[in-house]
Amino acid sequence: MTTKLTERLEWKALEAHYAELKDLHLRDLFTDADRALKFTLTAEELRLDYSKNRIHTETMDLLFKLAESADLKKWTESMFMGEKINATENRSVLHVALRSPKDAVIHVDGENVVPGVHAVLDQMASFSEQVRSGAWKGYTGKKIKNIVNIGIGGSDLGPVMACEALKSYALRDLNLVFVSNVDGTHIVEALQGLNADETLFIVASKTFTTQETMTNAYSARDWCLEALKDEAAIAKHFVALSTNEKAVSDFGIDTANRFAFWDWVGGRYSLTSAVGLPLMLAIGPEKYREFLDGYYKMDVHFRTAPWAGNMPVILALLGIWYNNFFEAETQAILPYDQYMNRFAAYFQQGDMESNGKSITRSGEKVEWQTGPVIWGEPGTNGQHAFYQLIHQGTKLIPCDFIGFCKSQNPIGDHHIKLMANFFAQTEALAFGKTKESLEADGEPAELIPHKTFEGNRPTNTIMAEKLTPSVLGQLIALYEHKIFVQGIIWDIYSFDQWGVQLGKILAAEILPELEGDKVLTHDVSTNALIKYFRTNK
Ligand code: G6Q
Repeated sequence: MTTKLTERLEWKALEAHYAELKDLHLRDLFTDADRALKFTLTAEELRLDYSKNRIHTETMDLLFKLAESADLKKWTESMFMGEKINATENRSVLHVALRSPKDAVIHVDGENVVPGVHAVLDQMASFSEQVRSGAWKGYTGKKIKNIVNIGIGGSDLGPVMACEALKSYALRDLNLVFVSNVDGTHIVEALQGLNADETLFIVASKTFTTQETMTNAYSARDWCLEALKDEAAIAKHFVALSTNEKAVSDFGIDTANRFAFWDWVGGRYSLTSAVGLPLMLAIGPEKYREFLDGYYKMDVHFRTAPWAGNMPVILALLGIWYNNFFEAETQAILPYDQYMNRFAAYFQQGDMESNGKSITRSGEKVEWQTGPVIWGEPGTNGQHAFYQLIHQGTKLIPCDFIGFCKSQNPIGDHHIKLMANFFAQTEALAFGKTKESLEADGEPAELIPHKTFEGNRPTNTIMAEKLTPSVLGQLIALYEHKIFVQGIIWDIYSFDQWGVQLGKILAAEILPELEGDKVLTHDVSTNALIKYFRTNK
């Protein structure tokens, strides 16, 4: 058995190093003129400048040793080779197989899964072409104008984020709508103004049993039947993305229009499975392949690049440095691109559902911090909202800034203004504004404490020339692998989500109690709340 994380020599060395370095200011570190060069690396089309972190070269060396002590190389190979590293669910973790080229060979239980992956991609491509060209007709013979994706969590957040991020590559004739919440408001508002005979529903559910998705799917079915008045219409207006063939067929969907995926694809890692169908419909199969190829490039980089030049590994280790040594509790993701407005929300699930764990792989309570709270909004909006706390609050919040050299919408001087803010923020966060410089500016003495910026706030800057499908794929895979590395080092299982279960079970118990006057046997608070609801609903 490997030694407990915090008892390893590598951990102790980092603790000692932290004690020496914790008060050092980025202003001092930047007296080294080569610093930006030393701490910048490129991977495929992404460029990461991590020089504005509170690190020395020695810090990274110590962190690499920590990764080594956690057998990161071995675990990475195990994932790529299809071993069942999701042990609590006895499953392989093979989202990387979903973007691998046709000739790759990846075995699960003795079977090469790659041909199956490409068969579904071909099925998706042919379906997308039919819908995009208008060849796919609705029940009354009209072409499809609206696509309504019904799914939740991993079957919603990815397509929402990616369809938004790649909107400038999308066929604008298709109106994409997403429904996730079981709150009836979501579907009612989403269907406002749509005609059933021009609307196609995608029911995206790995299990095809999720309460929210099935409730919305049945309401969509009723809405469709009310307008089209024939059960036969369902086959023309509903398709399914699911592993559960029987449930799909019981719903009335033609199983020829089921797009399969597999139990070795975790929900929050399923965007490159059939769950990506809304995106393929939007941008077309060719651009979708570019998107997958972007992921694949980052997969290869992660698997093969030495750690000193490995972008996911470096981001993961920097995260551990702040989370476990500086005791930072959160991590912000701040894309300076309006199209990326759901990127932080997507990785809120990706990261927090993966690494929000407190039991080690051998079943003991962890004695160290695991996954941080992930949050963020696009710049510059965030600057006028919560950045104040990042600059002058009492909490240390490491931030990832993501920006692009070229705009998708180069009108006027918008883009240079956006990017001026992008560069200004990381500079201000790192170097702040000193009392001395405020005095030199003639600031009134009583305002100087309020206007002083300590600086020393760490940031990563991730840039690419342009937000293309491939670049988006690279960025997503970068964060996926970062999460993986952190989970391995924290000695937790990143690919299960038992924490989501308890609430679901209790909700199922409470549901029948909300109607009628059944005796309630919950705690006194829950009993009283349910009674209040029953009386006033
Ligand atoms: C993700 C989770 C979760 C899941 C949803 C939807 O990793 O497992 O967010 O994606 O609960 O599940 P279904 O796709 O089965 O409806």
